[in-house]
This record gives sequence, structure tokens and C-alpha cells, in this order.
Amino acid sequence: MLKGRSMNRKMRKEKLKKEKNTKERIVEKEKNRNKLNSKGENVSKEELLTKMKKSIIEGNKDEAKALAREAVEKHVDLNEAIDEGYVPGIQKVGDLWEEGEYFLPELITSAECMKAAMGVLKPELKKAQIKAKSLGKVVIGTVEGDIHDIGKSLVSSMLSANGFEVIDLGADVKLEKFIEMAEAEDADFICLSALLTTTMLGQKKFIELLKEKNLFGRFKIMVGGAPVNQKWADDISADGYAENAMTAVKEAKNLLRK
Ligand code: B12
Repeated sequence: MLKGRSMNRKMRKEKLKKEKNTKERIVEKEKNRNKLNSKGENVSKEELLTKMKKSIIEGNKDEAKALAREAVEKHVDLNEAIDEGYVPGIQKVGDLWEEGEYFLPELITSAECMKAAMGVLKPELKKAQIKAKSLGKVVIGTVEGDIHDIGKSLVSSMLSANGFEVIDLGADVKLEKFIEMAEAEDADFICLSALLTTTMLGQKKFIELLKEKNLFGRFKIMVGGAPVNQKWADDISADGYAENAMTAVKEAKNLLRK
């Protein structure tokens, strides 16, 4: 009887030990998974980027923010986090919307997640800004009638992080307002974003307005947004066009040399 009890105790002890070991192994594995050391860096970064994309698609705001903080803490390249984590997420949301899988509420939720993550990353990008003389003053905004501001804000952040002084007017900005601000601030660039085929026409109207006011040529005009392309930029006589935030910086620097 006694022998039987002590056997049971022994077995329970063994079982607990086994469970403890398994638990410890899981914790250790989790720790390693999240470690960004020189060996594990790529694997963990890939995972982080995948999680970022997923957080936007699933509309998980807390997760999107937490991952942005994690990226900062782990010194992940923040441009990479944006371009290869969050942006593909919102692009996928766009695809799902086109396919009729997602509706406006999902679109809005995902856009909010994107903004929440950018809210964490933006100040960090700003901190990384080279403390040198400003490369040039930029007035940027999304044209009137258009409330899309995620891409515009990315361009704004990247320009700012790369040494440009940026005055961001937000979204749904009256064409006259761009001119007023650019004149008052003696800006070098005016950047117009448009995400709708209808508001794209605002970019054309803007250049006509500058011509009417004899201000054409005073500022470098850059245009962008999903429906915009180089041909459109050429057709409306814009000085520059870029497909994304990183190339926007390159294009702005190129235009400085012209
Ligand atoms: C998120 C989103 C929304 C959000 C916007 C939230 C916000 N605060 O921005 C909400 C839900 C509010 C929304 C509303 C609407 N939306 Co919407 N939306 C999108 C979606 C899914 C993603 C846009 C986005 O943020 N992309 C990610 C960013 C990073 O990319 P990006 O904006 O293109 O910017 C990059 C480049 O273009 C470039 N860039 C951008 N701006 C500039 C400027 C310069 C100067 C330069 C150089 C470069 C540059 O750099 C950026 C960074 O890499 C797109 C689908 C898509 N695939 O684009 C539809 C989309 C743009 N929306 C669309 C529509 C129709 C609408 C609504 C009219 C829907 C409705 N029925 O109400 C409204 C618009 C109301 C209005 N008056 O503006 C259509 C537009 C169709 C068209 N051809 O005109 C799209 C294409 C969806 C679709 N396939 O039908 N939308």
C-alpha cells in the first residue's frame, strides 16, 4: 500500500518535471524566436514583418502598435518595417475590397491600424533625421475632395526623415491653400497626393492655377498617389513623380540638382 503511494508520488513528480521542462523549452523557443541577434535576425525580422502585415489585414490596432514598438526596440530598419510589413498589409486590404471580401468598415479599421502604427514610427523616423541644414522646404497634402492620407503621410515622414523641412497640410486640401502656404513659407516643393481618379484631376487643375497666377516654375511640383504615373505627371507638366515614399525622396533630391 505504502509502496504504491510512494510510486504514485514519484510518478507525479516525474510528470511535473516533464511538464516543467516542456514549459521551459517553449519559453526558451519563444525567447529565441523574438531575439534579433546576428544569427537569428532575418528569421525574426521576417516574422515581425509578416505579423505587421497580418495586423493590418485583421484590423488589430493594439497588435499593429505593439509590433511597431517592437521594431523600434529591436532596431529593425523602420523603412523596411513600413515598406515590407505595414504597406503590403493595407495593399492586401485594398485587394480584398476589390474582390468584394472586405467592405468599408474593414477598410476604415485597417486604415486606423496603419495610422496607429505610423503614430509610433513617425517620431522615431524624425529622431533619426540627420541634424543637418534642411535640404529644402516642402508643402505637402492630399488634394481637395480626397480624404486618403496614409500614402501622403508616408511620403511626408520619409522626406522629413531624409532632411527636408516638411509642412504637411493634411488631406482634402483646397488648391489655393497649397499656394498660400508655399508662398508664405517660401517653399521649394509642392507635393500633391491623389488616390481617386476624380481627384487626380485636381493635380492638373493645380498646375493650371499656378500658370494663371504666373507662379508656374517658382516651386517644384511633385505628384503621386495610386492612380498617378509618370505619363500623367509629364502630361500635366509636373516636375516630378514617384511611385512610393522612398523614391519620392530620391526624386526630390534629383529635382534639387535641376
Ligand atoms: C485605406 C483606403 C481608404 C481609407 C482611407 C483612410 C486614410 N486615412 O487614408 C478609407 C476607408 C477612408 C477610404 C475611403 C474611400 N475610398 Co479608399 N482606399 C483605401 C485603400 C484600401 C488603400 C489606400 C492606401 O492607404 N494605400 C497605402 C499607401 C501607402 O499607398 P498610396 O496611398 O498609394 O501611397 C503611396 C504612393 O502612391 C506614393 N504617393 C502617395 N502620395 C504621394 C504624393 C507624392 C507627391 C508622391 C511623390 C508620391 C505619393 O507614395 C505612397 C507611399 O509609398 C485603397 C486601395 C489601394 N489599393 O490603393 C482604396 C481606394 C483608393 N479607395 C477607393 C475609393 C473608391 C474610396 C471611397 C470613394 C469609397 C466610398 N465609396 O466612400 C472613399 C473616398 C472618400 C474620399 N472622398 O476621399 C478606390 C479608388 C478608386 C478610384 N480609382 O478612384 C480604391 C483604389 C479602392 C478600389 N479599388 O476601389 N479608402
